[in-house]
Amino acid sequence: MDYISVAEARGLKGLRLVLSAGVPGPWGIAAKALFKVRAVPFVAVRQEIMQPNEDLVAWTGRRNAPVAVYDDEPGLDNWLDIVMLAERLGSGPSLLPADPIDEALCLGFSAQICGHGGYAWSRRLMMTREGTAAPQPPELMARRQAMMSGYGMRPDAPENAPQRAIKILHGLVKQLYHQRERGSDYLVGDHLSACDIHWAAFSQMAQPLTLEECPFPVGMREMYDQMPPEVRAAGDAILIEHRDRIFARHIGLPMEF
Ligand SMILES: N[C@@H](CCC(=O)N[C@@H](CS)C(=O)NCC(=O)O)C(=O)O
Repeated sequence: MDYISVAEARGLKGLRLVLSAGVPGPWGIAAKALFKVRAVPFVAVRQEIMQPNEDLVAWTGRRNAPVAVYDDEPGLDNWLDIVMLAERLGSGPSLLPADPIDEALCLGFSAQICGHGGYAWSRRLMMTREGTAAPQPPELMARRQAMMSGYGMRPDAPENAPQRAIKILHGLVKQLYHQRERGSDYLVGDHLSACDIHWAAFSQMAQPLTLEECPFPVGMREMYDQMPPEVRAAGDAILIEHRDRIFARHIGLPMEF
C-alpha cells in the first residue's frame, strides 16, 4: 500500500486517512473499509506504530491511527466519528440501517466491537497479559508499555478483559443465529451496515485470517491467535462465516496495509 508522509498530507485537501503502516491494525482496517464501501477516495498517510509520531501529533493532536482528516476540518479518530464522516462524504447505500431502532442496534454492536472497553479493547489487554511477544530489547518494551497505558492498561484491567470479550461474542453469536433464522446475511436488518464491517475487521482478534488473506508481519498472527481457552470457546463458527462473507462480498482480500 502506498503512503505519503504527514508533511505531504498537510499540503493536500480532500480526505487523508492516517494508518499504521505495515500492520493490519483493526481500527485502521475498519476505517479503510468504511470509506471504500461508501466510495470515498482518500490518500493513506503513514503512522509508525509505537513511535511518538511527533509530526502527526503536531498536525492532528493524535499519536496513533487511524485519523481521518477532511479538508481543513479537525482530525477524527473515534470509530463513530469515522462512520459519520463516511456517511456524509460517501454515496450509495448507507452504512446505517434506515429503521432508527436498527440503527441503534447497529451502532450498539459497533461500540461493543471497537469502542473503549469493548471486544477489541479487551482482547488487546489480554494479548499483553499473555506475554506473546518474544523477549524484546528494553527500549522496545518501554515504548510498548507507554503505548499500552494509552489503551487502558491498569493493574486490574487484564483480569476483567476475558469476561467482557466473552459477553460481547455471545451477543454477536446470538444475533447472527437470529438473523439466519429470519433469512438475513447481515448482523442487523437485511443489508450491510457499519457493524458488519466492524466485525469483519475485528474478527482477526477471534480468528486471524490466513497469511495469504492477510500478510501479517512476523509474529503478529500468532499474537492475535493467542487467547484464553474460554474466550476461544466463545468464538462460534457463525462469527467466522459472517466475516468471510463480508470480506468476500463487500471489502475484498487480500488485505493491504
Ligand atoms: N482511535 C481508536 C483506537 C485506535 C487504535 O487503537 N489504534 C491502534 C491500532 S489500529 C494503533 O494505532 N496502534 C499503534 C500505536 O499505538 O502506535 C479508538 O477510538 O479507540
